Amino acid sequence: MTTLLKRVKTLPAGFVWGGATAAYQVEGATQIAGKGKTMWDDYLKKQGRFAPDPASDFYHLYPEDIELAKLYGLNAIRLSIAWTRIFPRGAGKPNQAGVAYYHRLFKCCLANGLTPYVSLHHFDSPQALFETGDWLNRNNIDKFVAYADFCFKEFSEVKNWFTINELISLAFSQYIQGNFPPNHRFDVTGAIQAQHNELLAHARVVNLFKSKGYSGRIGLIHVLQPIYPYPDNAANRHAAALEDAFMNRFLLDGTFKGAYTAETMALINEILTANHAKLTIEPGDMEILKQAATQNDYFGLNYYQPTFVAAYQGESTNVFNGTGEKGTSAFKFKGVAMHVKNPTVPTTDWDWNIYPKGLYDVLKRVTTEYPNSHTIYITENGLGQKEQTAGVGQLLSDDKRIDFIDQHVAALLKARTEGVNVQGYFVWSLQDQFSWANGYNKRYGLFYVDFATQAREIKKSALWFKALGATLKPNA
Ligand code: BGP
Repeated sequence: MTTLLKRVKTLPAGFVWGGATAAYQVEGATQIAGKGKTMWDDYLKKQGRFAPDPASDFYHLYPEDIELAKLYGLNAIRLSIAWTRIFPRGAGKPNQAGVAYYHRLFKCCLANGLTPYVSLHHFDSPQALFETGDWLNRNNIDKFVAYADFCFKEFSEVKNWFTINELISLAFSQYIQGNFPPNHRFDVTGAIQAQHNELLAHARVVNLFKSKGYSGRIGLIHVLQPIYPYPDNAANRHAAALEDAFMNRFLLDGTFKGAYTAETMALINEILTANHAKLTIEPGDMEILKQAATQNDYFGLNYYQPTFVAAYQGESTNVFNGTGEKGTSAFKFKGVAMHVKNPTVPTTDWDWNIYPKGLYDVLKRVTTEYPNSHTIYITENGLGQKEQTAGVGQLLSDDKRIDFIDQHVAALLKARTEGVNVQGYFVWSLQDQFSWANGYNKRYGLFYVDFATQAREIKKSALWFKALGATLKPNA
């Protein structure tokens, strides 16, 4: 078994070694047990490319998936609660069938030695609230706070909470890239306002969690994507700073400083001016952010890839690679930057750069610039690729994935030896699942899912995960 291990040979004592999922991507069962619609249901139906059911049918098969996770050496799992299983229309009376489901699920995790790390929102806003403006409508923040409060009270068996997953991905995909509903393209006002409002929602929930004295830990999850100028020159460095402000820095400032610094706002304002856009901050907002900034117990950091950019002043255009045909993506953002290919960096079929040093760089950056983030977990990292069944009882060889994860875990351990307080790693993803804008052929799992039969198959990366998990000392 240990011959599987290449760079990383052991994990530090007490390390959290987990697999990640998200409700809408694994559960399926979107129409049963009183569940309400999310913003995806009608949209996906209308679009007709792929359906959210049965996904990996985790709603029914979770005992099997959790058993596999345990067998293959995991000690933690990332899950999210589907808001619309609890409150079908986002607010009102709780749906007891949904509540009971999550109690069963958490119980099963705990019984199998998997600590649940639970997000309240993972891209799946209730349709009823989406129709009123989603995060752009501040009344929906009140509804999120009420839903969070309900969950904290009800699910006291959960001790590790995240408010919102990847605030930027949601805002960017909804309002810039246009590949998440409501599919706006380069609506810069929408994107920056959604970021601010999501932060506000997060901060209000953290403040409530602490003021009510709920037990456990709370934080949020940002995906960080280092932006490197390419080639490195003054104009491209400025473009990188602009895109970094929009993708990373605005949210990091708001989360851990409780303020958007003057330098950050100068960059953001340059982008807003170039795009005739505006950000509205209401009286009292910054006090809420400030209060929350020192109360996060930990920080969930998702990392997939960096972006290489050059300066760009032309009109905005975007071609999204949602099919895995290498070299089909293009992105140019007026007054910000254009994405360029760095020929020294390999890419996936979805044009994602494979660059483990980027993880090291963001870990160092966060620790240096945002000391309030203090304890970090890598809450997602992984490789999406097309894969085919190896046949019943055969091992699916995903050596590229092993190499990818191995290199990234090595990068995080290097940062750790240099003082970065990173305490865990969750691979995206536990099993193959539904990918929002790519459907079912972009697979990330340690376990292969045959979406027609729902059979699970073991991938070699699961064996690698197990071998490394076995180096963990049992919890004292
Ligand atoms: C993150 C999301 C996940 C997951 C992952 C892979 O942004 O939190 O939900 O989907 O990215 O992305 P994709 O499925 O687009 O390849």
